[in-house]
Amino acid sequence: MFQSAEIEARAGEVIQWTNNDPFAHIATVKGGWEVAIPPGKKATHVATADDSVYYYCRFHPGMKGRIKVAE
Ligand SMILES: [Cu+2]
Repeated sequence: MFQSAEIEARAGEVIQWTNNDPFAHIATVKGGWEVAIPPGKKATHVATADDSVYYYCRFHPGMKGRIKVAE
């Protein structure tokens, strides 16, 4: 699962995921960006103003997360 499942960010802030699993995850926004998070690695995405999104893992669709961009 993504922890925290829901985060708040400001545009320009760096969102970082850390993959503590022995297999890959891909944070995916439908119709938008995706971030590959290899096993044991960190991956980042710079929040933009339109990044109030729900995302999921392409490999494990039950893994869901949400980003809310603060005003
Ligand atoms: Cu996954």
